[in-house]
Amino acid sequence: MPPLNRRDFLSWVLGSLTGTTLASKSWASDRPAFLKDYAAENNLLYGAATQYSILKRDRDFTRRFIEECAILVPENDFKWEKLRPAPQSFDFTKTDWLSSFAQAHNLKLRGHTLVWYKALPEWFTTEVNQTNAAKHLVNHITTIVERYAGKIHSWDVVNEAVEPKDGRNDGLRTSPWLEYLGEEYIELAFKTAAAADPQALLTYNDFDLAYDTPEQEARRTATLKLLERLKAKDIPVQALGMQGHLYAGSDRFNAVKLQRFMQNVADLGLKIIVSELDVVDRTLEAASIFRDRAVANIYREYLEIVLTQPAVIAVITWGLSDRYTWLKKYRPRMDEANVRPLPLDHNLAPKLAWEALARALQRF
Ligand code: 9MR
Repeated sequence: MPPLNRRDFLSWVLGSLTGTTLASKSWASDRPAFLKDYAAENNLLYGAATQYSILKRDRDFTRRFIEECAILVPENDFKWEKLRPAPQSFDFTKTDWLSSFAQAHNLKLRGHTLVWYKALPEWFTTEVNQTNAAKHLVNHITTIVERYAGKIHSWDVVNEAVEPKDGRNDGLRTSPWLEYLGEEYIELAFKTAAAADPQALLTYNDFDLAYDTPEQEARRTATLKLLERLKAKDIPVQALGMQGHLYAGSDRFNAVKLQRFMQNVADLGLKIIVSELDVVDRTLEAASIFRDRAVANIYREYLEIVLTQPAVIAVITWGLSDRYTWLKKYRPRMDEANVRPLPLDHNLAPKLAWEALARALQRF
């Protein structure tokens, strides 16, 4: 079916199911067909995370991915445990394929992630220590970032380095990197990445920055302080990745606090990427129409707040279709129904969350 007909059909279905004008025909009929096009109208990038193993075997998904997305984030393939079979070796088979795939389909590529406390290979604990940690860090970053230099839109250089609950004054997460190298591991990582690829946008990426809870307020404060310290030392951090793993429940957004945080980040001269957006539907009642509406509302509420900030350059969902989502395994529903956290359903058709994204990406 050509895109316009599909959209009109979708609008009709959604309108009749929800009794709302969310996707009224007049809004939809002369609009673009895909999320990347809505985003582009407003100088934004829309994209999603996915994996080599999915793109290699699922042609229908791949076709929809290329239609909807302007940027691809390998969800796991760039992680240490995937790239580093042994202390002295790299296996670039999958990331090379992904890089060519992105180029062939005019997708920007986002690298995730160079330094994280998780997804480390088994050999890491026996091999890496205080004496050689800096050498390993520099070798890892230089080898990978040089290999893909010029082909990467942005690198998540450091991921999830903040954890106020760990109780340190600086709000940093206790991790092997911090233990061996102190806070300098973050500086070293950004400097090394900048030297290896001066073109990629170098990003600090973290989660739980969205809600109006004391824990997330503490994380916003600690993240901002970290970024301020890095900028004060001229460390080449250029963007903040706000992951955006949202959830249905009693926690709420506070537009004033969230916008103030983002403005403080922007005032440091940083861009902002909504880097891992999805909505956990675990606590919602079973019927998918209610779930889809609640999930779409959370997308809408969140994006209405964050997309008022001009420093935002991209919105990336952590997966595109409910067919493939980490939440299936990590946040399954008690009733064992399929989770529905993403813009497309299991059959690759747009859901209300897609509509919410389409509207929001135009910055209204
Ligand atoms: O979605 C990813 C899942 O498939 C992996 O098993 C897991 C561990 O590597 O990482 C998940 O992605 C995480 C991302 O890398 C960093 N932010 C949180 C994401 C969800 O846990």
